[in-house]
Amino acid sequence: MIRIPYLDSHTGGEPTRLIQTLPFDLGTGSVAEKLSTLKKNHDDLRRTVLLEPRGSDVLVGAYLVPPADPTCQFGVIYFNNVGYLGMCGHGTIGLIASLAYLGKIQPGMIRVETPVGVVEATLHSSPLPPLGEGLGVRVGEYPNKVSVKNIPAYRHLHHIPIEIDGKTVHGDVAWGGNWFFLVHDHGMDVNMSNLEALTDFSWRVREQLTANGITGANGAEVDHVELFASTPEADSKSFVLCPGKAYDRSPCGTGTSAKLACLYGDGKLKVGQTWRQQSVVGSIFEGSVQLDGDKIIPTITGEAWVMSEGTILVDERDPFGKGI
Ligand code: PYC
Repeated sequence: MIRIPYLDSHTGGEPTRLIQTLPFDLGTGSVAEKLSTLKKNHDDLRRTVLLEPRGSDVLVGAYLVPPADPTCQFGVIYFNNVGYLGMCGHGTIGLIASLAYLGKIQPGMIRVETPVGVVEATLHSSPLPPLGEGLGVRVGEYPNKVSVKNIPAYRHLHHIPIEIDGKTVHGDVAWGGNWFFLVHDHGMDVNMSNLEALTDFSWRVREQLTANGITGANGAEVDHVELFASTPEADSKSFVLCPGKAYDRSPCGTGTSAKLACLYGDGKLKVGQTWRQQSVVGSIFEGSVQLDGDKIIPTITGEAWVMSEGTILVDERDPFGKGI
């Protein structure tokens, strides 16, 4: 029987399953090199951790790995039901809150090496609410608000037309740690009551991107689709479809980063101004940009909550023990 301990959190409703110790060695290379080794030799662990019957399409995983960059305290590799992510905003907020829960970090700045670059996470100290009269020691509370200074984000293509059901919609291709197609003129109702139609529409957008050869830089696949709408509760509301056809319950950290790059490019967001992005489930990330030379550096702030911990058990005789 193989045993793999995990800790689950959610960030704005989107889960992150943290695996702190891998049952094999990935060598001493960079986190990007460790990811190559994982893809080549150990993809069955991704399937074991996330797929049904143990997991579900909604789960995002995070492997904590040693960083190669000596300025970083941690390395991390994010994965989902169909593969691996470059960066993950909600996942980094979840990772940092989980490490705080485990007592491994204190409020302050933590540098984390990802396969696509180093991000700086700030764990905010949260003033704890006063204890009720006669109550004892507060147990298990941890700071859970995190800001993530992401890698540089940029818009690659602007106002690209694609046709869905004989209707032309337009989108931007932008990078925020993953590749996104950001659509405004979709005409869809961005609401929980419309999830099936939103999923179907976004999937067909993605198929059209492939059919029309619309890619990110160097031919990279654009594997996330974002549909934006207005809301009285934030600056914008979005539905984000992830590569494995699950929708992001959070406002998507890398997706919000891509959005901020487009807003800045359109002159609709100034350096230091706060943008509030709401997810389809109602959770909110705050975002802002700063400049490093001509590069746009987004920072995303949100809260994560630990919600369960346990041990994955893999019985070698189980025909579905490594996922369906
Ligand atoms: O928060 O960056 C994110 C993300 C990517 C995929 C799911 N969440």
